Amino acid sequence: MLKSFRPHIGIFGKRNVGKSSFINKITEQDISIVSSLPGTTTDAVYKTIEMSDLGPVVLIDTAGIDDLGDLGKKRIKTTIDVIKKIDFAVLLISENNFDIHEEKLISLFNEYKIPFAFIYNKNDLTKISKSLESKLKSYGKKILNFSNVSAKKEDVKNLIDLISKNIPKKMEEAKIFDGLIEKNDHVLLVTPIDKGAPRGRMILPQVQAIRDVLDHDSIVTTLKETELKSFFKSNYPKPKIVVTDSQAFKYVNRIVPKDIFLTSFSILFARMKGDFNLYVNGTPSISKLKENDHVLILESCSHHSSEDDIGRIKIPRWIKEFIGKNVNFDIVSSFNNLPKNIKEYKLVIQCGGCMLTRVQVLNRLKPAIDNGIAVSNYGMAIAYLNGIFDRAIVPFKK
Ligand SMILES: Nc1nc2c(ncn2[C@@H]2O[C@H](COP(=O)(O)OP(=O)(O)OP(=O)(O)O)[C@@H](O)[C@H]2O)c(=O)[nH]1
Ligand SMILES: [Mg+2]
Repeated sequence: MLKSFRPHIGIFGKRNVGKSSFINKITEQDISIVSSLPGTTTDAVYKTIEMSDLGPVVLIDTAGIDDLGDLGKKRIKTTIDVIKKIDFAVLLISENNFDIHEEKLISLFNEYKIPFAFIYNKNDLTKISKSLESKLKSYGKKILNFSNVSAKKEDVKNLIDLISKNIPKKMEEAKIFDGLIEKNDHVLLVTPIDKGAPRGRMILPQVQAIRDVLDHDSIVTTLKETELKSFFKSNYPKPKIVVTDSQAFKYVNRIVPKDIFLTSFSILFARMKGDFNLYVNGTPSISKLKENDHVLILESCSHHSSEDDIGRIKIPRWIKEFIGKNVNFDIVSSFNNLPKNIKEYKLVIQCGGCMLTRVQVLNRLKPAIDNGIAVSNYGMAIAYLNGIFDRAIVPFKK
């Protein structure tokens, strides 16, 4: 299973509260270095483990939120960046030590809408005070007393259950074709095999789409765009919907009869990765771009760009051609910092986000959304630039 489909759980707290010991305890492995010296963990440590009901999850150990000095500041920033990537947070507290540092974490969890639980650790040393207990209760979250030293198997199990129960079901578990097809419907997938295609296999969105059609007890046909004409000339059953690679949209659009739904893989996945309506509303802003406006392109994985790279080369070129003006593009990979203040951009275009969770995509777009900047994604933008945007979003308008 791809990492992006696994729930991500971040472990937070001050230095020395026992975050690393906690991870080692619940995974029963020596994953993170533990020591009595505050500031032992200096960078986020990611570890995938199998967790009862949840299956594989990614646990993230972080540096203490109260770290000091210039280096400490950098570590705190890394810790805060982790918040943008997680689905659930555990806030560890020990020795009744709760102050602005914990409050800061809580306000960040709330800002990014991350559900969380409190774990009062080192319970073997100091019990939680009445005043701290009532303070924590006021946040309306679960509180669990724990000790990495004296916890028995049973206690660890309870703790894992608590975490599992509180992790929201992931959007990725919503099915790709939900609401679009029913049992026995036919789906036609158009998958060009171009220079960028990997050797000897299909790419993940194609594989996932095929699997999902099967899960809907429907029937899937896959072909390259070069076989599309002969498909429609033959007496194959009429597809309910055709899904094409965005890059072949223009061509496929001409061939697929108008009474058949046509959309793209990217648009299909945009529904699960990000806010679909936001993209629908933001995409037509392409037409409103003025001479020398700035557009931000957000990629999800750092890769070497080829001469026909979709995000770096093609989309910028197509936009310039489409509006007949010069537009400046900044292309940013992963969670790298932006070269400009977000307010300087007129439009942000996010990639399909196949390597990201839905929460990660939303958090990445948050600064743009908060500042009222138009947001689109690759598939939507390409559909728009090819003049088939309206057709490609019809299947989703119910
Ligand atoms: N008594 C007791 N000691 C604990 C417990 N959990 C951790 N410790 C001890 O506390 C110290 C710090 O533990 P770590 O797990 O390294 O703490 P951390 O939060 O990861 O610390 P940093 O990486 O420095 O931020 C170590 O000496 C641990 O052995 C606990 O539940 N009870
Ligand atoms: Mg640590």
